[in-house]
Amino acid sequence: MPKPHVNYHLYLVTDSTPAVLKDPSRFFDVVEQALRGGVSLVQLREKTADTGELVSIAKRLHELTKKYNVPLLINDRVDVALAVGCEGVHIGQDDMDLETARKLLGDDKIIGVTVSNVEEALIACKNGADYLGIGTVYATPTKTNTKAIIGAAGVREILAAMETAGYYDKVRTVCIGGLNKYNIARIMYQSRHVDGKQGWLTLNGVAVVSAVMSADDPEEASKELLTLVKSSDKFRGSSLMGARASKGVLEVAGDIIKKVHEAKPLTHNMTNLVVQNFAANVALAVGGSPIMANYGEEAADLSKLGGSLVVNMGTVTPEGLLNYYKALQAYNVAVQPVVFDPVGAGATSVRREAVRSILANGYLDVIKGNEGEIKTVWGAVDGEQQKGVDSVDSLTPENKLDLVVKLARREQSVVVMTGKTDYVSDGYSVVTVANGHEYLGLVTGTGCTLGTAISVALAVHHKEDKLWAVVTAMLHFEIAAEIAAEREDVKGPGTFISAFLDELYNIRTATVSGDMKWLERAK
Ligand code: TPS
Repeated sequence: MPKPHVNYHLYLVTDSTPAVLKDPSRFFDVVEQALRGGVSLVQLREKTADTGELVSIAKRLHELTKKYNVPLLINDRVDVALAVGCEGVHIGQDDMDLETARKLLGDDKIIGVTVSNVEEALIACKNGADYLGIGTVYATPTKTNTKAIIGAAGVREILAAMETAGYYDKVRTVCIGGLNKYNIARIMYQSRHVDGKQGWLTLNGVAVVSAVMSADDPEEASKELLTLVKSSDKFRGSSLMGARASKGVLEVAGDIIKKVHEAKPLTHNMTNLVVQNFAANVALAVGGSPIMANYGEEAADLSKLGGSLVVNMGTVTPEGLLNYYKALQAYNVAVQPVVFDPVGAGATSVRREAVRSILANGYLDVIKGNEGEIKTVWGAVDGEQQKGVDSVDSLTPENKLDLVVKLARREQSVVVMTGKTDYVSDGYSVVTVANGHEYLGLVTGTGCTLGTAISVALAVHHKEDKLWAVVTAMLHFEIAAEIAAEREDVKGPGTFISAFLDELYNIRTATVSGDMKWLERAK
């Protein structure tokens, strides 16, 4: 008999303890709902049941999974899998060894192994595992005896080692541990390894316990998680390197501005009270359609309109954070871009914590901040790669460059560090932009509105090239400021504001009619 075909997209690992499943009598009902919602693989994981009881649960569960054409694996217990005749087992590092399990089960059964580091992964691959359960990714109350919280960086390392050793094509991978609707898109995207010979190395799916077993509506929850796993495939379309090699930003900036002019993309701003009006005006001047909406429930509808989201935590509140999470998730599901502006990130412990939770709750296409803010974002992730940020007040140009590249790689985002010279990186290329004028620093909210301008360009060009969309918006913005400041009618910050809006608009209309002289100022 050949091995059953396994789809690893959404892997349900069961748990009927009351801490996870509030009403244990609903066990089979919950699994059936999950199957209806699209779970593609099930593992029975019962740590406390006696053998007889376990066999009878497994038999009943197998009847159920067969109905949905989904394989059933048993955690740890090869004897139970044999008794039931289900499709295989999942074994941990402290369970029966893989070779023995394989001998007992035969080659046509599926065997998966929990691994948390490169060494365990390579041994499992060598000994013939069909798939690896890589984790624990994030801390989770469902498994407290966990050896290591490995984060996206740990997953990436394992994928890279598998490729080098020639196992990447042969052994499937899922990750597990603390995964939920807020972080699945992020982990699928960030755990990609990018230096491999094959380009992107990606996970085949995710495994979850509580995100489905504890859900009020397991069917709906499963559907949502599956959409997130699948939509993360689409992130691959936005190749960071692809088209750029052949064309410089100066060659594509005009096209991007024209595309904005034609599409008038939505920019959904969740921003602070101080800049709402100004940001909306900047969005209009560059050719976008602004909506200033801080209520997260609206994001699901707005995210379907082909625009982008700006999360600006200038006036962060507990309620505001929950709104950010909802909006982030909606835009991640829709695979529409998100710009994060961690305003004042390092100023208070509340803001540092907000940065950490926003990073953990979704994928951010662009992270834009000044030096201090970017340093805080770098230091905000627990468990992985905290070191490396110099504690000195001001970084040297080399250190700035190094930091934007490292952060861009870690987050798989475009990182913008603003300053007299701005540093922008997607983790591969670094671009500096040194336009602008000091008046920008004398007017409230110009930093925040740059985020809005970036979001507009990103909305029309994120699938082709995020970095060039970002740099185009920065050049448009900063050169408009330069031209405005030089005007004779501009006497100071007040007159500058209106001239700046005019010049943002003038650059757009000139570009649309084919006049690109303004771009000669780019430096
Ligand atoms: C495929 N494991 C690692 S973390 C965790 C478990 C059960 C708890 C996740 O709970 N990989 C596979 N199966 C396994 N049993 C393990 C790893 C071990 P939650 O999703 O609630 O955070």
